[in-house]
Formats: sequence, C-alpha cells, structure tokens
Amino acid sequence: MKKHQSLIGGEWVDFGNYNPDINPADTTDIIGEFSYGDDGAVDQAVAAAKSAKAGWAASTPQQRHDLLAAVGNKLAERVEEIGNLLAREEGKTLAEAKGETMRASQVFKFFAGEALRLAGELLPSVRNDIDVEITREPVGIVGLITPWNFPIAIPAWKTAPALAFGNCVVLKAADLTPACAHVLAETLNECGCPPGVFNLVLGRGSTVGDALVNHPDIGAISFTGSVPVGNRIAETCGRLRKKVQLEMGGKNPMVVMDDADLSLAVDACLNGAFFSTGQRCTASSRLIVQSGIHDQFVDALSKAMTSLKVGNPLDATTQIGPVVDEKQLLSNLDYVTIAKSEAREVIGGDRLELETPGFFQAPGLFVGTTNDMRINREEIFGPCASVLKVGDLEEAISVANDTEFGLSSGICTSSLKSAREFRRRSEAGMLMVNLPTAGVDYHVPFGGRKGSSFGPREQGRYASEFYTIVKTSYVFAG
Ligand code: UN1
Repeated sequence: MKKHQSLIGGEWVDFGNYNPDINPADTTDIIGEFSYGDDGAVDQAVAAAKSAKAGWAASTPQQRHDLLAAVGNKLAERVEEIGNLLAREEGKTLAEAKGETMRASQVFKFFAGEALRLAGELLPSVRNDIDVEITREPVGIVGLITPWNFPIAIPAWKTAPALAFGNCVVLKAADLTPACAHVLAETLNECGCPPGVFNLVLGRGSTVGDALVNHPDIGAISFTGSVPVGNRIAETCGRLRKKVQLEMGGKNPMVVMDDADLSLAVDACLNGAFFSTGQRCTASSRLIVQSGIHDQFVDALSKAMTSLKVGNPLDATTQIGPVVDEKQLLSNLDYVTIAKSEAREVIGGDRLELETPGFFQAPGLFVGTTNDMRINREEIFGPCASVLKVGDLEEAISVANDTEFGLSSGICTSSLKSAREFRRRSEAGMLMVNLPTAGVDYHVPFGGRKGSSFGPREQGRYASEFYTIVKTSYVFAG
C-alpha cells in the first residue's frame, strides 16, 4: 500500500496516523494511505511559509509565470493518470475527471499569464507635483481549505492565483480526497517551486482546518465547502481581521418556459441536476417549469433520467458515478424519504447494489413540489432535483429568488425578452441562458450572492482582489 505524507518546506513529512483513501465505487479498492497531521503540522507549515515569504514576494513575474506554466503543462501531460486517480478517489466519471484535470491545467496556465499582467494605477494627485500610485502586493501567507467534489480543480484555482501574485500557501485538502491534492503538491515540487512557498497539510478539518483559520501568521483564508463551516470561518476571520473568501452551498433554480426548446431544456436539466452525481454547488436542484410545457417536460426528463447508466466511473459507458461516501449517501436517501412525504410523486432516487460494493444511487426526480418544502430549501448535494410548476415568468422569477442561496441560476427560453428579464432580476452570482447551471469557464469570475458566497470573487482577473492588498503611494517630485 502506497503511503503519502504532507509537503512542508519542500520535504515530505510523516506524522504517522495513516488513513485509507477509499474508492466509493468499490470499497475494496484502497487508493493509498495518507498520514494526517494536526495543529502542530500547521505550525510547521506556516513556519516554512514564513521563511519563504520574503523571497517569493520578491520573485520576478517571469519566475512565477514559469513555475505556473510548468505546472499547467505537467498536469496536462499526466491527464490520463490523474483523471483515473480522480475518478477512483471521488467517483465522477473518467470523462468528467479528465475534464477536471484539464481545467486545473488551464487554470495554472491562465494565472501564469496573470502573473505578468498584475497592473497598478498611476493618477495625478489633486495637489501640485504629486503622483499617486496604486499598487497591489501579496497578502503574505494564505490558507486554502478545499472540498472533495472538485479535488484537483478547486485546489488549482485557489493555489494558482495565490502563487501568481506572490503569496505562500498552506493548503488543507478535503480528507475524503487527499490523493489529487498530493499529486498537485508533487507537481509543484517537481516543477521547482521553492521550499515553503507551497505547503500541503493533510488532516481533518476540525484540527488542521481550524488551526489554519486561527493561525496569527495567516493573512487570508479561502474556503469552499459547507454553509455551517463557512459561517464559523467567517466569524473567526472577522474577529482576527483576516481576509476571507467563502464559496458555500447552492439551491440553484433552472426555469423552463413554455417557449423553451424541449430537448435543449431536458439536456440542460439532465446535465445540471445529475451529472457529477449532483455533487456540484452549481447543480440545478429546483426545476421551475411553466404550466404549458410542464407535463411534457417531466415526461421527457424522467425518461432521460431513468435511462442514465449509473456505475463504475472507469467504465466508459457509465454516465453517473457513485455518491462520494456512505454518510453522503445516507443523507441523500433521507431527503428521498422526506420527498416521499412532501412531493406528489418521487421517481427513482433509490440505493443501487451493483457488482462492486459502493455508494450507488439512482438519480431522483421529485414532481409536484412547492418552494416551501424542505427538499426545496435545503441543499441535498446528491443526484436529486425537484420540479415546481409555475404560471408565468413573474412567478418563476419570484420562486427562483425565494431561497437563502444565490450561486447560479438558469433559464431555458426562446424569448429574448424573458431571458433579459430573468438575467436582470435573478439574485445569483452566475446566470445561464439555455445552458446548465453548472459547468463554468476557468477565465471569468466565479461566485455567488446571499448565503452562497462571501468576499471577493474567485477566478479570472477578479482573483487578484482577494490574493493581493492595495497600497496607495504619494510621491512628491517637486
Ligand atoms: C462548475 O460548475 O463547473 O463546489 C464548478 C462546486 C463549485 C464548482 C462548480 N465550487 O461545485
């Protein structure tokens, strides 16, 4: 059994306390054993980052560009192998896993360019012979806490901008998916990342995550994960005056209007609700359907949904992989039970026993639901979606916005007027017209409103807002 450690100061550090990384599609397949650290490990990683900090902040944009570009190239070269590992570790299909690995590679290449493009501003002062120069500097040491559902892309899209703009990193990856984070650490190390600039600490959120958030030498925390943990992090960071960026849940609405192209709408909902086993914070979980197309839509979607092949992610014919673990599966099944008491009809949603022992679940559709039901208010994070019938666009917009979340939202319509109205009034950070609510580009801002997100946007040019601090200098040249 291969044993893996944390990367601290350029060395692999063994903390004992080995935990298995289990394939959710076949629990007899153990991917490796990972040594978990605790708060002492965080102290070591921060100390390593502290000694590397001044050197990295003073590195040239060319050095940072070259490191990130090399990592991007290396990830792309290893796409088959990393995709395979990701599919085994997290359970998304091999095609999705390879796509995610390519996304991580593209993110590194994008931020390689951004390292060269970090611009400031120069303004004349309101006073004579004075220039005002606005520049961006690294925050220093940033703590990154990442979830299991995108085990390579999310660590990549937090690490790449952090490094591009001259910060040192301590990454705490999700304990369900340490292997992909380990590959990322290995790649950075191989590509010549100076010791201490990037550190990976494996361990539990309750120890390692907590220690990161509370560490006085960490200037910023970027977190993607659950709402309760995010809220706790926000409180601590507020008290300690750290920069904080949170990406949390969603209960994303997809509106289907009478004038929608039916097959396009079905495809968008099938993808948005069920692909990646519904384990995306951008998943469509509330399908808000106008009454004229409702029955036809439900009929077509349920047919398409029940013919999706659930199975082993490494099998090329599989369309839906397993749920990530037993705990998540049991929680999904609880929601199916709740749906049976709340919805008029529940199609699918049962646990499946396949050839290998794993956490398989049939996609589930809850028909005849209203927006006040628990299944429409709480994030399920599984392959389940509800259908809500509405009369017109006005009602669709009001139902879509009636949620504590605001990450992503979509509308399927052939009317430019309806699309425009929805685009303007949707209370979400990301808006899709005739496209699934999930599946975003890597070069543009990502983030939500209301209970979904907090702090500056991730990704694209906008990422510099979080990973830098602004300095305003006044220069008298008289
Ligand atoms: C996507 O929809 O392409 O955790 C990305 C999540 C999001 C990423 C979604 N942060 O699901």
